[in-house]
Amino acid sequence: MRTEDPRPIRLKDYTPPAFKVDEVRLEIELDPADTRVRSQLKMRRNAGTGPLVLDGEKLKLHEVSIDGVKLGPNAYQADGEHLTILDLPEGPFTLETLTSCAPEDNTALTGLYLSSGIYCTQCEAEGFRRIAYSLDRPDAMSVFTTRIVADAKAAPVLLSNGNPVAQGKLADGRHFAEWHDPFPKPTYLFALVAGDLVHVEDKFRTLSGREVTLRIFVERGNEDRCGYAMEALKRAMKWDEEAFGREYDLDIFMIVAVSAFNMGAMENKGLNVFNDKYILARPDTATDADYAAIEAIIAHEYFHNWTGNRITCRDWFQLCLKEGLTVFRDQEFTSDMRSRPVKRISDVRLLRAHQFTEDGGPLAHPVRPDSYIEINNFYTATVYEKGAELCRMIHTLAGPKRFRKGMDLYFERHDGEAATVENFLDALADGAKLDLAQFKRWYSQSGTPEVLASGRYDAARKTYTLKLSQVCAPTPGQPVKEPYHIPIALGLVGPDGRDIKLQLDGEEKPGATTRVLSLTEREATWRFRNVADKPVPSLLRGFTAPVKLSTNLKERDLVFLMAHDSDSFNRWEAAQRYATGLLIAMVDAQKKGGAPRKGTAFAETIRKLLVSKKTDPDFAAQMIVLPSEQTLAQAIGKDVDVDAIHAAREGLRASIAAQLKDELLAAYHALAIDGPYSPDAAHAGKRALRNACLAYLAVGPGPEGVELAAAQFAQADNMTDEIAALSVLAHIDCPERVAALEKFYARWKDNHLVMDKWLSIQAMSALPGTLGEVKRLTGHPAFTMRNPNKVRALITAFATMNQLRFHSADGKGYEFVADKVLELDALNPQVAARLLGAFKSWRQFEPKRRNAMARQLKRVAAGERLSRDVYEIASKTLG
Ligand code: B3K
Ligand code: ZN
Repeated sequence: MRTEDPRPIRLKDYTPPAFKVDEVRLEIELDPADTRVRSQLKMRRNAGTGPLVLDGEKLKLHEVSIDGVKLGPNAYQADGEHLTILDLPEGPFTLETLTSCAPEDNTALTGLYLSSGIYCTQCEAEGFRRIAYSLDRPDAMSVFTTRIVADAKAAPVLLSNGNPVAQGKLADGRHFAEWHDPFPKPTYLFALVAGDLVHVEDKFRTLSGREVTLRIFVERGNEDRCGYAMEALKRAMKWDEEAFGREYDLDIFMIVAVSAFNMGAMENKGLNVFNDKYILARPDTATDADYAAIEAIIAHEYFHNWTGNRITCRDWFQLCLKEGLTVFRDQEFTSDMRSRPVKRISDVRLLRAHQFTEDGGPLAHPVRPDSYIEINNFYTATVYEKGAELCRMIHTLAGPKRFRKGMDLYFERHDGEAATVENFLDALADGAKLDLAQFKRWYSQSGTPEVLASGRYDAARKTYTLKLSQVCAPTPGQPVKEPYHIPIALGLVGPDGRDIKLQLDGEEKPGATTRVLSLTEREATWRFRNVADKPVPSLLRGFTAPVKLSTNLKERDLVFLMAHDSDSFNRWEAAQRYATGLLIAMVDAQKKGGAPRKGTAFAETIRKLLVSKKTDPDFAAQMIVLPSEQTLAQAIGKDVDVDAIHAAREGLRASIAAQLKDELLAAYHALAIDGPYSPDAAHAGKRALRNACLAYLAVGPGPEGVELAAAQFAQADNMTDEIAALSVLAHIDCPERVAALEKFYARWKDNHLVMDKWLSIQAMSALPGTLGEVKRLTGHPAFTMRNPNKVRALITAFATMNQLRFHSADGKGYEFVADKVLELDALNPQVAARLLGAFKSWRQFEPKRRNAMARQLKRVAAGERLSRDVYEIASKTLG
């Protein structure tokens, strides 16, 4: 138990900073145990009359002076969190502090730390205060000059934000470099990297003809794995010019890859720091999914240069202003680079798996939260993914051209500022000529709205009447919701499988085949005229709003849409709905002892996709994979029995595999790619479909599936196929499994990123001994609690991707993960709190598991010296 409950920070308490810091000058002398930081802040009063309170944590304070005059010990107060100075000059002044910190002891990986001998920083959200006393808040923007001093052998490369302005040798084998960043920025965008790094270099010529140097820094030996990241960066730079008119603004853009990092990457001005998992790629070590993630994250961080850095956030409540918008931008980029429907499908999968679960549970919060205890807990699926959906809805309502006008106005009005969600919505409303007054509720109301649709065809009048209504269930602190403004794209599909041209009551002639309706009331009705035959409605095409849709569509309508919908997203959606309905019926039947269903209609859809020459393989791969066990649990919603779900899903997979054995085999062979590996979407799509076939074949009758997987594992010339085969084998108790896991280890034990895959595959295995294996692996040399990637690869993978074994009825999975949360909290609270998120949907499980989860949550909440991070998640999850 914590000795005192931390107090929440609230949006309504926001006040502007009392002081402005125009310039920051840092002199940082690096040393693992005692890094000295001399910080000069050129400041002046901004508002109010109170004392100067600077943020600082885990700092040793040596000296404080104002305008060059050292302050005596009574002139300031320093506690563990702040430095307070009472007497200050009237006009502008320079405050200088000398402090030290110890990067080698920094296991939390926030502030300045060492990652495999490389100094690096992570300042968002509040890490800068562990480097120097500062106004560590996003609305305090300053021009930074940074001088780094270090041992020239240990750290030949010294980097910070902006442009390099000086460098040279010093006595005792030391050297220095000085960087100047002309763009005012908040402390959270500060970065420093130093170490024995090598780089690859390229150039990019901007729209206006400026040449920018691009550099990617990596540990020695990894130079051959940066090419894809560099190409992706250039594509992103070009795309942002074309799609949003945004150009890069410094002479140099740098990326550094480090192996110990709390998240994916960080958009520090001119010096992005990346988890090396999202930079390093070579066909034999990285999968297609890795390549796609690299492209997306490189783009995301680069796009932040405008949405996040040039226009930053006034306070952390506005986080979605940069994150939701930047996710929307990176999603659009990927859609333009790859398959748009497949991107939409995978984004919606992610949204439902993470955000809908969050929104339906004890941690639900608005896209713009009202309060937080630890801001690092609010880098959530709601802020990011739902935040992106809100931008997408504005885009849908405005259409691309008007949306662009709105964005142009936003950049024009707020460049160089720390802005708010209101600023964004006003600019979009003015620029795109939209009324967003009601739409704004999406930012303040939590929970996933449910839309109920019912349609009626009148054969005599040739009309189709569609009634839509909306409700949103209560969420923590929000018992009642006002209606949302929900854009719903729809089409009506005629009996011949073609879209009908839509003509609403009051319209003179029929128009487009897909229309966007705005549902703004609790209930509304639309009537379409001149509908010759009874149509099947295709609703929420492209998933135009983050809602749960219920319809009165019958199984046969879903089968029809699965085959005919011109909207690819909705074809996939119909297939998923159909399969979900089938699987839930199977779960129920199991309980009642009824006969399992064979899923003939679904198998028939798969058959057609497999033999069709027309369907994009990547899309077909999405279509043929059954909804995940987590998705089914969510659809069932209460008293979830994970064993029954697993049995039903495996039963259906086996049945489909038996019905389609020949087609699956034929497709498997036909989809083989001749020639060298390429990570492009076309090749990746073929591999995705081929490996989806392999996964079916492995659960089908006869030994061929396992033999094929073992052969593919032995012969693969790329990591995608190698890992796909290994994952298939990992679920099957057979000698091939043991041999493959051993061989994989022997082949890749020196590659830490590939070892993460080896850990994950074992953690996700459906075999009954998995928890024992995971426990054993925590003692393996390939694992350490000090590296977040390892924790995520083994423990988070077990807790979030292995529903069957994490939720085993004896509660041992919960106990193990709770132990690890407590152990980790002492080292790295951010990663510990994230891991605890695995318990967030505890209320949806059957009583035995629910109680076992609650017991572990209480045990964590009662932990001694709990961090704010874990305390907040534990206490809110328990509710
Ligand atoms: N802005 C960072 C995330 C920082 C997380 C701090 N706990 C990466 C990103 O979203 O681009
Ligand atoms: Zn971001």
